[in-house]
Amino acid sequence: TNYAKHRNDPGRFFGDGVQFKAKLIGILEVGEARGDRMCQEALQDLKMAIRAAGEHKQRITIHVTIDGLRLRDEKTGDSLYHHPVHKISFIAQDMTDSRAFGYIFGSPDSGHRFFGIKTDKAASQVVLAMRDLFQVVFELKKKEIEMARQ
Ligand code: I3P
Repeated sequence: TNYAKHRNDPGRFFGDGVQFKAKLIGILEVGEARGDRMCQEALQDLKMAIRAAGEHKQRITIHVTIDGLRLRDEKTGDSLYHHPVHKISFIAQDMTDSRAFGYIFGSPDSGHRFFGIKTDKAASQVVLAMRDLFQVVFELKKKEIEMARQ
């Protein structure tokens, strides 16, 4: 279908990429590169911490691009974080909140950090865009390897 074609179109991830409005719930060091239960607990902990602090979450724009994820401050446009695809090891949707998700970024050397995010719309849209990006990057790598062999 056209939709399937669109999802695998690398073009949508070039330049500013696919953008989503969101808020940063918080960041937490975690012990593992993956794990649904660990991520769910991290999200709950981060939500509790920001509530206890009585602070507003920072408004951000998520850019899903061919270079990976970029988080920008919504107001200033300043780049806060850049996370290349190959160092994102896990994505988890919040089981209890359709507008929250998180992902783990890092490496065995640098350690793993969980980024908890609250989305303006359904978090599944961001998760889907990230999965599409991973697929597109995988296909591009495969093509590169095939080209090098010829
Ligand atoms: C706000 C309400 C919003 C929440 C916001 C809270 O509290 O819970 O749903 O935004 O978080 O301040 P209140 O109703 O007391 O004003 P999200 O749903 O996006 O989390 P924020 O202050 O961190 O933006």
